[in-house]
Amino acid sequence: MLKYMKMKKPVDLSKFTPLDRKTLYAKIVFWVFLIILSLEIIILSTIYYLFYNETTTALWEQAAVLVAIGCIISTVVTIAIIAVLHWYILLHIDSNHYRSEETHQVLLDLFRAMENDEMEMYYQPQIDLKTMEIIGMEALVRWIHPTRGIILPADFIPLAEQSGLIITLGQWTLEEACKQNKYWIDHGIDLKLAVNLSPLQFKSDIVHTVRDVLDQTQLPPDRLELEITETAFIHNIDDAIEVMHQLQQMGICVSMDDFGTGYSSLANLDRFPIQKLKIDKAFVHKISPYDEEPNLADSIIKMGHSLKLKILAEGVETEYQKNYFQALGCDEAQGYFFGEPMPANKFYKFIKKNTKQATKTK
Ligand SMILES: [Ca+2]
Repeated sequence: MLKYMKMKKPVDLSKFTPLDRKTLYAKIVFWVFLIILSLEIIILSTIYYLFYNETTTALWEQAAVLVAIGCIISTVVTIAIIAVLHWYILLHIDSNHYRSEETHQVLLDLFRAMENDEMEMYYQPQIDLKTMEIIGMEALVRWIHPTRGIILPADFIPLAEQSGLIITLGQWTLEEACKQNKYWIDHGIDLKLAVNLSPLQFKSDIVHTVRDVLDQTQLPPDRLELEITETAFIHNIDDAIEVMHQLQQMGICVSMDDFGTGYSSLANLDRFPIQKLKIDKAFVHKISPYDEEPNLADSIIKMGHSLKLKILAEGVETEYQKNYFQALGCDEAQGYFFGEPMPANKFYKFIKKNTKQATKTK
């Protein structure tokens, strides 16, 4: 079951939902325009009265004409400004408002989803490219929305990160996946489990959290791999390295996720106490028989091997890509060519069915 820690809701959605902002802005513009126009009519009427009053002097008459001209010009300018403002409000402010309203609605849905146990762990197989055996899996969270169906992490994880909800979600993910892997190990399926850590989790007390989860689930530490992205290093590289050392001392493998698209330079890589590089799928997808441009994946594999790191290619979808990485000496691969992310029961059947078949295809 999902362990949901109550968190302070960042926004009061009742302030946003029912109001039709488009109508409100249109009304404000209309009333401002009406007030300005009324004031100018009063001024013009006063001038008209003074102008035709025989007691007025020539000086007063000249002043009245100037004020009248000023009023007419200012009326024209006011109409122009209000027209431009109205156009701007309708085009920009309103659409931003609706975007923000939608974001807050998704955030509220996300809180409800966690309370209602709508999150589910999926598992994607990882293959040893030399033996073609399934050697591990990556745990990937899915939101099973009651009306919208399966929602992928890319559509809600960024929001969970912005709101801080990722700490709770990440902890649940880790617990659930470790519990599941321990169950499988006890039932004869001995695979390594890779779990994603968000940069925010990495900055929290992740060593303590991981130790607690391993204690609770009794999963052997060497059966757990934690995937971090290069963004975890942006703010304080020394602290991040220290945390990684502590995780490794516990016997956990640390891998660099989505490598090649982030911030760290290749020159810095030898400072990071990691054991595996996961080549970002952006490089892998470009590999096809029709693309003759040199691919950075080749350099990453050579450089990674020179640092004694294991290399995994993410997002392998075709036989050509699988052969390509085998030929380059890449160690492991993951992607739809081998198996899609699937719920625990389906993954269990997949492993039972494919362990021998996978070996035969090498
Ligand atoms: Ca990952």
